[in-house]
Order: sequence, then structure tokens, then C-alpha cells
Amino acid sequence: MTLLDSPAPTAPDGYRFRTQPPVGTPASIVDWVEGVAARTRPDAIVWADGSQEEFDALAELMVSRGTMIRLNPEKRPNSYLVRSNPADVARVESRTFICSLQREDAGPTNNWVHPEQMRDTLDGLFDGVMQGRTMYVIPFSMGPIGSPLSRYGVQLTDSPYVVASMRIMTRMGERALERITETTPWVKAAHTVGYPLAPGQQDIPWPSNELKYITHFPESREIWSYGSAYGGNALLAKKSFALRIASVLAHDEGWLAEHMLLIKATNPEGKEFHLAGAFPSACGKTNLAMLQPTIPGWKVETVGDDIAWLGIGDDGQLRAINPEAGFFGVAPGTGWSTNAVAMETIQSDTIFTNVALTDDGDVWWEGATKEPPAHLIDWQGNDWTPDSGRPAAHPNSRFTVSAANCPSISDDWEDPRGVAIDAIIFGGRRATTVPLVVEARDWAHGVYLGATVSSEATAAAEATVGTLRRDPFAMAPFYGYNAADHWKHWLEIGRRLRAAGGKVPRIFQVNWFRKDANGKFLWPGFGENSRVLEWMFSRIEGQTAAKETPIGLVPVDGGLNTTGLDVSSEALAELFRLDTAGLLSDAEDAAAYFDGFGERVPAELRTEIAALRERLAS
Ligand code: OXD
Ligand code: MN
Repeated sequence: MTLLDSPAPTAPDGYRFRTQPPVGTPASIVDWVEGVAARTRPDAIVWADGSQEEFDALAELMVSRGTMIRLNPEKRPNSYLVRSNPADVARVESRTFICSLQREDAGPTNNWVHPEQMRDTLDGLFDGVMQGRTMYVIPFSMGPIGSPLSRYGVQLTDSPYVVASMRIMTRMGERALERITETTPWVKAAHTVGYPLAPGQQDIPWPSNELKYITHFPESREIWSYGSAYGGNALLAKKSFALRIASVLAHDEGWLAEHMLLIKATNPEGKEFHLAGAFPSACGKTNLAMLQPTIPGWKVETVGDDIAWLGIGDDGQLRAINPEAGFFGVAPGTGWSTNAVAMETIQSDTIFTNVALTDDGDVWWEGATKEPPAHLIDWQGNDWTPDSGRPAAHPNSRFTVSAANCPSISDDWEDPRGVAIDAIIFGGRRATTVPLVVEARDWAHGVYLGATVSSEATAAAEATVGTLRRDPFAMAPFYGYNAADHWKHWLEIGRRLRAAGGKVPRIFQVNWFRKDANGKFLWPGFGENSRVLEWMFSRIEGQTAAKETPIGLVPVDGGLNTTGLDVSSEALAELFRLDTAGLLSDAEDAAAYFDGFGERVPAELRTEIAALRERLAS
């Protein structure tokens, strides 16, 4: 019996999974699946078709194994809670590798191991690793089915949780497989939880392995992931494909794969603008993607919350798609007062991971409501009360939900041509020095702002508190190649955009997180950020002048709409205060950071630093 004739696992409700490749499946896929199966030796193979029936059967299977808890259908229809192993709760950057042939091609932001050495390691780890389990085959499309900007992949996994999550996060199954022909390029993504089962061995709710490897082979466009079932470690379409591997494809093919949200803003006259924004993790990206403006007449709608693929369209415009189909959002801090749109999005059809369970079968996390419930079961399955002295939900607990569930989803979010970008913004988390908003002087200056995105290190980050953590283009953990080559690529895209004759997007830097001397935030953020968007779009429309400063263009006095805003004039002044000493020290820090990339740093960016220092000094 070949593996492809293996017995099918049967779900508790009697659903029969598909165990044969659909007619017309390219031989390249069948051969690869058989090859991986021969190494990993699963008990069965399932070809995911992406149907609702299949999702329901997987959920049923996981409920019966204790992996999932079905939430109260009256409170949270079609929704589930999953608790991970406490040692498997986040992306593990220290175990993430870019295995390019040359170390320099991975660059200083990445862990590097030679591909041959990594393949030796993986050969050992993957040998028989799926014994006792089912291997699921997940063909998927990143980007709307049929968009010229979309790309394809096939993930193999022994985790039904990953299959269910991939159905929410990507367009997967039959409709994706139909698009892959013998000549369509597709990315290989192999994943295992690293927990084989001996005959008769009882499974556990969240199988994983202490040892983890999240590995990428940029030259052969492959991803191999071992030992984790959580988030970006395991949903390989997201950070591993749509950013790390796609950044390499984009570099080679002349487009951009970016860690950016996408929104459409409509002004009171009905004019639409599209904006792409890069923010490091934990800088309020989901909130901006689902922003509800406080200024009258404005509307903001969601195109994407995490990743954007951008290319120059036939019309010479920079156009962007959201390659994902769902949101994998951080739950804590999401509440009716901070992000009502997200709260509405997750009212049903959501998988929650590592949040707390209420006594009536619903979910809760810190920030969901002002007052915590009197009793909960925490993310580790233990009794919890407000006096417990520990969070009820894990700080990185998540909701996984389809973007189509989002009440603010934009009508053009699946436009196969992509949306035409008017503005690009770069944000970090800076308590000092960086003003609320600055417009770049030109494209090269904008690329400099992108390459130098920074946040003060917090106690949670692996750096000395008070020092700057550089996160160029918010891509530091997600580059598939040398970051300095990415900056060069951005400069090149700028030249091509100018040559194409379309409108070139304006570039802005924002900082919602500046604090006063007492450590209090100067800017209220959330819906009030719409005032900053309004200023950007009035700049684009040529409706408002700006003030030249050594670091770029800022609003003239009264240029930012403050009607109805509860911020003192002193706080406003402080939000835009030019701290020359701090800015000079930032420039020194940026120069030192660039030195780490040596010769690969584009000369234009060195020139930007020199010119900035000169302007600041004079
Ligand atoms: C994310 C991240 O989870 O950027 O999106 O870490
Ligand atoms: Mn992200």
C-alpha cells in the first residue's frame, strides 16, 4: 500500500476527509507530498478542500481530543477556545533562521545557518516525526484568487489547529489548488509539531516540542518548521511566506512585500485615499487598521491589518493587496472603548487562543471590559479571580477571524488590481524626540525614515532599557534577505515610480507614543489619530502648507485640526518640539546602526544622515 492509499481519519460526526489528491493536481505537488510523507511517515494523508464541512469536522475532532473548547453558541456562535502549551505561546525569533547560501545575503538582522547544514539537521528531525498522526495538505493562495499580485503555496502540517487557522487566514483548499498548474511557481512549506505518537500512545491537547526550528531557504523558496504550533511559527503563510520568502520574491521580481496595514480613508467630500503603514509589533497596528475617526465626516475602512504586497500597476501607480484573508490579532487591550470594530468582528466564527474562559462559556482578556469578571478559568486552565495577581489571558493571546467578518472591511479589499496607495507611514514607539507627525522631504528621505524606525527598548525586549531598538520598515524579524538590500530596493522602486509617471505616494513618520516629563502620553491616540490622517491627506491635496524643519515637514501653527480635541496647547507644542540634542544623538545611533550593514548600505542613506546632521547643527 502506498501512503496515498492510507486509511482516512474519521471525524466524530462521521465526516469523511478527502484522502486522494483531486484530479488535475500537478505532479510536482503530488511528488512533493509523497516525498515528505515518506520521510515523516504519517498514518494518513488528508487533502484539505477548504469547505465549511471540513472545518467543522476538524473542530469536532479537536473538541473530542480536548484541544478545543466550544464556546457558548448563544454568546459566541461558531467560536472556540484553545489553550497552548505554556512553553509555546509566541513567535520565537531566536529559533528563526534564514538559510541563504551566503551569510551576507541573510544580513545582520537574521540568524543564519548554511542550507546544507540546516538540511542535515532537518533530515534528522523530520524522520518519522508524523508517526501516529495525519498529515494535512493545504494548498493556499496569498492574495485574492486570480489577482496578478497573488502567489501560491502548499503547506503540509500534522496540526489540525493549523489547518483550521489557515482556513481563516488564507484562501485555501480546492479554489487555491485549481489555480496551481504545472508551470505555476509555488512555495513549499512543511510544518510539524515535532511530537510523534508511538502505537497506542495517548495524544495531548497541544502537542509541540521544546526544540524549535523555523527555517527558510530563500534560494529554493522553501519553509521548514519544527516544534511549535503557535502563530507565525506554524501558520507558515503569514510571516514565513508573506514576508520572509515573499520579500525575496519581491526583490527579485520588482515589487514589495511589507509588514504594513492597509486602510482606505474617505473625507467629508467623499474623496478616497489609501494608506499603507508599517509599525513594529505591539504599536497599535490593528487599532489603526480599524480606526473610527473622531473628526466629523471622515470614514476609515480596513483593507489589511498586518501585511501588504505592493507593485507598480499598469497605470504607473503603486498598488497594494492584502495577501491574507483573516486577522490574527492580539486580544489583550482590545475592548469596546479601544477598538469596537475588532470587538464586533470577533462576536462569532472566531478561534481564540490563550484567553480566559468565563463561567458562562464566553471569553475574556485584560482590557475586554473595564471590570474583570469575578471568576474565570485562566489561559492555563486554572481558577482565576481579580485577586489572583496574574493576568487571566496570556499577553500574546490571540483571536483568529476572517477579514470578511470585519464591519469596517473596505469594498475594495479584494480588488485583484490592488488599491492605489496615496501615503506610506512609518511608526515606532518613542517616548521622546520623535514628533507626532513628520512628512518626508522626498522619497529618499522617506526611505531613510523607514530604515531607521525605532522604539525604546522595554523591559520585555532583549535589550538594555533606554537604548533604541531599531526595526527598519518594521521588518527586522521578517526579512528574508539583507535589510540593506531592501533599502536599496525601495530607492529603486521610487525611481521606477517616478519613471512610470503615476502619482508617487507621500511618505510620513508618525509617533503616537511621545510622553511628557511625568511619563504621561501627550497624545490620546486611537480615534484621534484621524486628525493626523486628515493632515496627511490635506498635504497630498495641496490644501495645507507645512513648516520646513531639519527633520522634515511638520504642520504649521493651527495646521492640525484640534477642534474638539482635549489636548493642552503645551502638550501640542511638546508633541512637535524639536529636541536638537536628542535628534543629533538619534542620527549618531542611526549611523552606528548602518555601520553594522557595512558596504551594503546605499550611499543615498549615508547622504541623508550627513545632510540631517548638517541641518540640525546649523
Ligand atoms: C504579529 C507581529 O503578530 O508582528 O503580527 O508580531
Ligand atoms: Mn505583524
